[in-house]
Amino acid sequence: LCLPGVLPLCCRPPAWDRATRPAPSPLQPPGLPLAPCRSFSNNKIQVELDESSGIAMMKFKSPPVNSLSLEFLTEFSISLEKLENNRACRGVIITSAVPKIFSSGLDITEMCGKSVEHYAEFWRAVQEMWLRLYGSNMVTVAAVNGSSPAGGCLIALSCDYRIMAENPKFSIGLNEAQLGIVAPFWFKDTFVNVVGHRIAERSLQLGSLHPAPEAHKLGLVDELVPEEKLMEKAAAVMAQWLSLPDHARQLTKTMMRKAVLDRLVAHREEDIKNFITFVSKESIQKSLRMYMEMLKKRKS
Ligand code: CO8
Repeated sequence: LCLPGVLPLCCRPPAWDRATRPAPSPLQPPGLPLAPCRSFSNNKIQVELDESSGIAMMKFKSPPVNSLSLEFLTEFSISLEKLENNRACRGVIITSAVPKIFSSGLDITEMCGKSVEHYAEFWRAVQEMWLRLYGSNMVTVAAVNGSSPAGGCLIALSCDYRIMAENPKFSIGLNEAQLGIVAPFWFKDTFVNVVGHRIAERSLQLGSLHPAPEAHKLGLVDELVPEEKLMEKAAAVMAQWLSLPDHARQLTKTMMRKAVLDRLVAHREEDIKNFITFVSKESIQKSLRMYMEMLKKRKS
């Protein structure tokens, strides 16, 4: 999938080659609601940019569970690109407008009973979303206000900082193994970079979904706060990160993340082929169908 009007990430100049963002504008004090100045892309994601503080708020609003469908992923990548290209925007807070759910991860129906062409397009969109988010020059803060399995967890892991509502009913993790599927290498790399090898190895093999307090203990999320304080805290963290000169922070981020990003860029087509081969197997299709049935049964 090539997003309309957007140069694929691998063709864009590397982050250190791009112009750095303008000097900080006076920041809104933490805790105050962000005055929306500009709002766009209103189908599955609501984006509001406060140009005076340089902070955008991105809210997932695709009920019932903010699953990452092809349409959602495309909208997400386009929104990120728009913000990235807007010199007035220096940071983005990512959260959910759906109660109790941050994101349920990849939309499983996109991986069931579809054509090879569809799988290729879908997987390219998943890659695109991650390349844009993990490689973003902006400060990215995840305000995780609900459950966040698999692809939802990847979104949080790809941000610079994660704050989660301290509700033990909310869980987060890369639970792919529970579905009988395997997290791709770049999901794993992102996870390892956050929690370290041992915790990632155990958690990935067990497909663990960690309740918020445990996720905090493991370092999967940086902070827990009462749900009603989540946005205030996110704004305060954002203000702290934006108080540094953009160029130094951006170059440091690039230095820390470049190897992992480059690895996917170098193996993108191979990764798509692997996904198609894997997901097309009848045994994998069966696992996914059974998992969807289990979700439905659990409900009734
Ligand atoms: N995709 C599609 N539909 C979903 C998904 C999903 N990920 N999650 C939930 N739904 C559907 C349910 O089936 C249900 O549908 P319906 O109303 O038609 O019965 C509806 O959304 C609501 O779901 P619940 O009733 O379960 O809602 P709850 O609020 O009780 O629970 C949860 C919400 C906790 C999010 C729960 O739905 C859940 O655990 N979902 C599964 C999440 C999950 O395991 N996601 C993993 C997806 S795979 C992924 O992201 C990475 C894959 C990497 C690729 C590897 C290579 C092959």
